[in-house]
Amino acid sequence: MSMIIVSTGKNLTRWIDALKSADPSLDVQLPEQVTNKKAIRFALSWNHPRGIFSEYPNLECISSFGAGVDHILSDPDIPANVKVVRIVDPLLSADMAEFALAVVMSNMRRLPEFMKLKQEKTWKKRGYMRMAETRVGIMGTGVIGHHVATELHRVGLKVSGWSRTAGTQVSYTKFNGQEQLSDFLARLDFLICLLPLTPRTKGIINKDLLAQLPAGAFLINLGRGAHLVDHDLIQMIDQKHISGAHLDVFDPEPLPEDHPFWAHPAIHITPHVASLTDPESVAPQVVNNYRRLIENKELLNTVSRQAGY
Ligand code: NDP
Ligand code: OXD
Repeated sequence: MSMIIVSTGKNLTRWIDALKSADPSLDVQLPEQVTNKKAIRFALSWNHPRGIFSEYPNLECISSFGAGVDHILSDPDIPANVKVVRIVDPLLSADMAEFALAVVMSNMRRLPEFMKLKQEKTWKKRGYMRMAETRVGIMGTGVIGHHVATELHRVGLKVSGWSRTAGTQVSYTKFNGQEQLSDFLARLDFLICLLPLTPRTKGIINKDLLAQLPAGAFLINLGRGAHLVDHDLIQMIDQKHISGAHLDVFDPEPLPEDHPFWAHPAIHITPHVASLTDPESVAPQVVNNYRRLIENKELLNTVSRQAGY
């Protein structure tokens, strides 16, 4: 039995080295190296070429390279019996919390505005927000969102979270389900999206949702580009209801050169770097799932193909 590693746009050398160092006996192959497709039961994948997995008749499990699985589940040709697993890694959550805090604080203290004023050689004092009075809301309090919410609350921000179901007790204020979405939104200065992309969450950040935020609120999208309706955001910023946005994820990626986000003065962009999966940190869990499959044990971090996360 062998593992294939498939990705469009990722340099796989570091990944292959990390997997081999987690288990030197592992047979990892690129799709073009596979001579016997029947021997492949496990795939590690990121943005695979559509349809490729239907070529492997004995495939049983596809593992994402990251936390999100939308890039796998959006392929209608993946056989229904194939299990999909994802990465759950404390480093991924910790890096995300640092990034979210950096973006919130830089905008509380108006750093992007001061950088622009410096370019214009303009000396102009502006007021700022303090942590104890700054309200931050996190949509999607799963593994990563919950960690981000807990950390931002710990450093002194006023944090709320929103997710589909009521979970266990948390240190921040929690809202659940569609019926509590408006109450959650109505009390925020910063909205952070950390939802997975599913049929239910696609386009969730639209004009109706943004209109429910208080005037002057700021959007931070760290989930997926397709959560956001791009022209609705531009319209709500231009109407001065939303003060600006920091976007780390886009649909499509890379963001096309002619996209209006690039030139918009109130929209800040990072190229999907809020939290990067670290191959050395996660290779042992990928190998562990591969071994579990061989040994007929229950896989870890399985997603519901029906729910989409
Ligand atoms: P999880 O699956 O652990 O958490 C998902 C959360 O979203 C859960 O709280 C879930 O609610 C909630 N949710 C799902 N559907 C809905 C819905 N319809 N309405 C309300 N809440 C919903 O995911 P992770 O925390 O591990 O990751 C989240 C996402 O972050 C990834 O899918 C990926 O898109 C993104 N990401 C981005 C990165 C970047 O660098 N920008 C890096 C890593 C991840 P409930 O708990 O009630 O089930
Ligand atoms: C992920 C990501 O899903 O990098 O892990 O976006």
